[in-house]
Amino acid sequence: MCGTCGCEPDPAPRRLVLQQRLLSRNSLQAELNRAQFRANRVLAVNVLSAPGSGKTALLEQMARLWPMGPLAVIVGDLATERDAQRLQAAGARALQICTGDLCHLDAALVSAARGELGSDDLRLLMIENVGNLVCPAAFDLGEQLRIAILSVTEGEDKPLKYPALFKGADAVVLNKIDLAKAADFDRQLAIANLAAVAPQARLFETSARLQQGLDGLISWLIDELEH
Ligand SMILES: Nc1nc2c(ncn2[C@@H]2O[C@H](COP(=O)(O)OP(=O)(O)OP(=O)(O)O)[C@@H](O)[C@H]2O)c(=O)[nH]1
Ligand SMILES: [Mg+2]
Repeated sequence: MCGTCGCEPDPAPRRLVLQQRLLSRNSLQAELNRAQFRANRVLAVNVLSAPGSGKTALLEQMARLWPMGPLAVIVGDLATERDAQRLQAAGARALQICTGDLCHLDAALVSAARGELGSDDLRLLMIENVGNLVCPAAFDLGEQLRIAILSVTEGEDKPLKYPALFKGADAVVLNKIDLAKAADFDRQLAIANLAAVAPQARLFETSARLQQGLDGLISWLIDELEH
C-alpha cells in the first residue's frame, strides 16, 4: 500500500480532492521545469522502473560510454546515497535525492536538485526515479522524454499489469537479457505485451551487466539532443 504520498486510489472524496490539488501543483512546477530546460537547451529524461530492474546499472554504463562529457544524473531513492556514489564512480556528475517516505520524485524536488547540480554545460539530464511501477508514472517532472525499463526477471506481464508507466514511455528498455534463458523469459510474449500497451515506444534490448545494447539507446538520445 502506498499511502504516504496520496497517490493510492481512495474512495473517500476528500482524499481525491487533495490528490487532485497535489497533482495540479506538481503540474505547474513541471511546466516551469520544462520551460527552463528548453530555455537552457537541456534534454531531461525521466527513467522509471520497478526496484532492481537496472536503472542505476544502465546509467553507470551510459556514463562510461557517453561521448559528450560527463553524464549528469539526478537519482531518487527513499534512503541512502548508494546510487549516486555508484554513478560518480562510473564518471557521472550525480546528485542523490533522498525522499524519505515519498515513493516517487516530484517536479519541485527535481527543480531544487537541478539548481544544486549546476547548469553551465549541461545538455542531457538523466533522472533516475524511485524504483516503483505505480506512483512515479503519475508525476510529471517537466522532462521531455520518459524511458521505462522492464527486466526479464520481472515477468512478461508487467506492461499489462502496470500500463500507466509503459503507456507514457517514449522508449522501453528490456534489460538483463543475459538472464533471459535462466528466467525462462518469453521474449515474443513480452514484446507483444509491450506493443499492446505502448505501441509508441521504441524498444532497446540491453544487458547492463555485459554492456550490451547500449549503443542504440545512446544514439537515440544523441539524435533527440540534436533535434
Ligand atoms: N545479470 C544482470 N544483472 C543486472 C543487469 N542490470 C542490473 N543488474 C543487477 O541488478 C541489480 C539491481 O540493479 P540496480 O541498477 O541497482 O537497479 P535499480 O533499478 O537502480 O534499483 P533501485 O534503484 O533500487 O530501484 C544489481 O545487482 C545489478 O548488478 C543486467 O543487465 N544483467
Ligand atoms: Mg538505482
